[in-house]
Amino acid sequence: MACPLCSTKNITHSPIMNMLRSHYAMDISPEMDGEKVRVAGWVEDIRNLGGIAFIILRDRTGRMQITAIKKQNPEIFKEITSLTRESVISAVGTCQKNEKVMNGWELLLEEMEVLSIAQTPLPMGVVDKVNVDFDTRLDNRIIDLRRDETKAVFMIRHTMLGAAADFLRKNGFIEVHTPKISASSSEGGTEVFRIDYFGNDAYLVQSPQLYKQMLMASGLDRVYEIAWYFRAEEHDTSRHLNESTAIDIEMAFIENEEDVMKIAEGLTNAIIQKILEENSRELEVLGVKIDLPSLPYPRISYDEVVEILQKEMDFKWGDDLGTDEENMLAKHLDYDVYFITRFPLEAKPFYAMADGKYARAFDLEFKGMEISSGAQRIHDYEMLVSRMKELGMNVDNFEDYLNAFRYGMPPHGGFGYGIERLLMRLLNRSNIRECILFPRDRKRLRP
Ligand code: AMO
Repeated sequence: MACPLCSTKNITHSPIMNMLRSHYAMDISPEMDGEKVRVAGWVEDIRNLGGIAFIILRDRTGRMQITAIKKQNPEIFKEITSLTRESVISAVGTCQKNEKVMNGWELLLEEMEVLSIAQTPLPMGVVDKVNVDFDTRLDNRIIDLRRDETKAVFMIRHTMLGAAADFLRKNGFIEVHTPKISASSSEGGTEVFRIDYFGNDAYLVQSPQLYKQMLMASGLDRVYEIAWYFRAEEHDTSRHLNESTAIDIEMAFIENEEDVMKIAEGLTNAIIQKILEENSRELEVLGVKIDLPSLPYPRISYDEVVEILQKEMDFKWGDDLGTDEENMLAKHLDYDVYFITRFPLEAKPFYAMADGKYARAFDLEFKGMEISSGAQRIHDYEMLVSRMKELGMNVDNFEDYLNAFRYGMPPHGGFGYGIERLLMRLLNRSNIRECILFPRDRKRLRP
């Protein structure tokens, strides 16, 4: 819903405004000439010309100029001169139309409350054009978030999650939350964080995979979760995090993986559409232009991928698609967003449904990077047990999971959709860490 007060569409101004603020910068327009408002935010800059001083005040929506005249209010004027950059104030004043000033208006200051004085020097600049190195930015993430570019990513992330929830709820998905501490590892493999659970070993889940599948036997039919993935992967790349977030879905009574892919592409377009509607300012700040892909997305089979790659590099049927392979493939295709389908069974986890030597599984690729992967799952208990044994898994560790398949489990499938991965590609960020507030990687456990 757009704000009834201003042109900013991504903020629905609450009718219950705070006592320290009646309006954000973007709520105010030149037409409000003569109206009294209370604004609040961070002092980005102060210019004192002797008899007149200007404060550039920044809030979540933008900036404004506050003008103070010494003669009219000597006490406040004195206080202004003691303000440091990035101090926090709340100010009451009258809006005055002024074409020469940013936004076409300024606020003539009448009252000011200093809420917090910022210490000096700042650990990093907020408006300085000099490039701050990425580690300094991450070390000082809270200050970094005051910068327009950084904030824009998270405003868009906010839109993304709202759009995803709207789309999924409209399509009958029920929001769930499954445990993040578990007695067994969810994806098989050893890349799990082990924790001490009252003297016993437990693991942080790699994904909600086992639980969302179990829920398919509950009758909830379609579920989704904004999930946390914890993966103790050793590699340190620009596209992997050790703690990442995802939109996970699972749906029952599917004919095959196509049913799931329709949700994945519909979800992606719903997200992009909403960002286009609500975040034009942020996209401009980031210098990003996004086109809405047309539906349905192209589907390209793993076999076709092999054919393309073999012309360019050493690649055998059955090999994994790594970064180099994904990039090479993207170069050969005329579209940005596409599914890769019908993977070799061995390339996919134990729960993927087989179709001969293929898995009924897919990856969703965005400009040469996997942003989602999913599959139709095995729903037959015996088949699942025998597949797990074939792969050398200890079925005793999966007793609770397997029990869910014993008393009526419908055919089902789903996908996991990397939130940071989509944002990274959509917003042309070169490092996935740009798209999560406080990244966790091998070297970073703070802030
Ligand atoms: P997968 O392991 O492919 O599948 O993960 C699903 C999606 O999550 C994102 N992702 C990551 N993003 C950042 N850093 C990581 N270390 C990371 N790992 C995964 C990717 C990826 O496409 N259970 C299955 C999904 C399913 O079949 O429902 C799974 O976890 O965007």
